[in-house]
Amino acid sequence: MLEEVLSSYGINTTAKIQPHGSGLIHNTWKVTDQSNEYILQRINHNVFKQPEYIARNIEAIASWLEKNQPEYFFVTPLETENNGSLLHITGEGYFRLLPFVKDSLTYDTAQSPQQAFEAARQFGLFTCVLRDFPVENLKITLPNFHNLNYRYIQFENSIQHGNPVRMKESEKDIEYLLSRNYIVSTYKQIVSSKEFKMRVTHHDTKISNVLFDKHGQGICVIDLDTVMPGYFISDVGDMMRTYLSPVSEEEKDFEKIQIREDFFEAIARGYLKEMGEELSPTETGHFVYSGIFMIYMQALRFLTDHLNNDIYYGSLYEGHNHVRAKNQIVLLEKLLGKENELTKIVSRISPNRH
Ligand code: GN1
Ligand code: MG
Repeated sequence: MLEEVLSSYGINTTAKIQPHGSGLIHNTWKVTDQSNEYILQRINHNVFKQPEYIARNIEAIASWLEKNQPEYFFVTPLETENNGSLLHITGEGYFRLLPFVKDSLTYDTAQSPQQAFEAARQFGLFTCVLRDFPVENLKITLPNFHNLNYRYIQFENSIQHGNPVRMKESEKDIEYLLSRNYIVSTYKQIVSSKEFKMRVTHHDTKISNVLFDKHGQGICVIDLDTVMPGYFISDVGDMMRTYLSPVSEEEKDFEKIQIREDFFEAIARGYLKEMGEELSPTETGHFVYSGIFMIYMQALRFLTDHLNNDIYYGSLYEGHNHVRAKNQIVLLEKLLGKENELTKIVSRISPNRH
């Protein structure tokens, strides 16, 4: 099946195909033929109901960059041989093929503050070079993706109609998330505030979405499916969610969850290096809130999925999404415990003090 997909790009059926990466949503393979390396992906059509929107956004951004920021390094999918499309559509799904950036490296976890700095700088740079791109032209590839109000309502529905056994077992976590709903109120204020700008936002800033060179310098960001209009809190928040702790959302030993202040400072320095002048003082004043927002939303999403019998994220063992939700709750509590210290770090380094 994959061989047929590759042949539509003119790639020999003898190419080596290996599973690649650790994303939860798409299937990804690395393809190696005699002379080149590629990344092949099958887009999860249940999640992205209109995969052609992803291709349209990437095309729009690529052509804008070519005109306005030609020196910015941007990886675009390859075109199919017969109709020059960025997507290959078969009965088996929607596929795309990307060139594998030569000598690039990716990491599954942030291993040093320097790495976190580089990644944050790359995500900041991405939004910054696109600051004059007409953001309203982007298609919404995933409606309500980081709409916390919507995620909260989905959570409320799951505690009305979800699996009753799981609901009983998760009582404590449900109560906890309900008790923190002031995080949703702050989000609603953000949405209605003129001080928060809609920008070209990546929406999936985990470190594995940054390519590094062998000297540890960031090369570019990848995985542009969720590039949509959004607020900076999504990108900064997901970096905090995924770089601050030495262990990921998969960790079952919650004692290992920690907030590493040096990694926080690195994220703030890296992101603000590019975006410091772009953010309004009110936005900068919500830098730490970003992490609270994203971790809370992820906890809601995991627990909602657990109560809905794992229909979205799937699960590899009984209670998997419950463990992930509890992990994120612990991370949130630890972050809330350090809110003041982290806020001081931002004021110390921000060019536009609150
Ligand atoms: C999903 O597939 P992946 O790992 O890139 C999810 C993110 C979550 C993440 C949690 C489209 O991303 O929002 O933060 O899992 N992406 C989508 O691991 O739902
Ligand atoms: Mg992704």
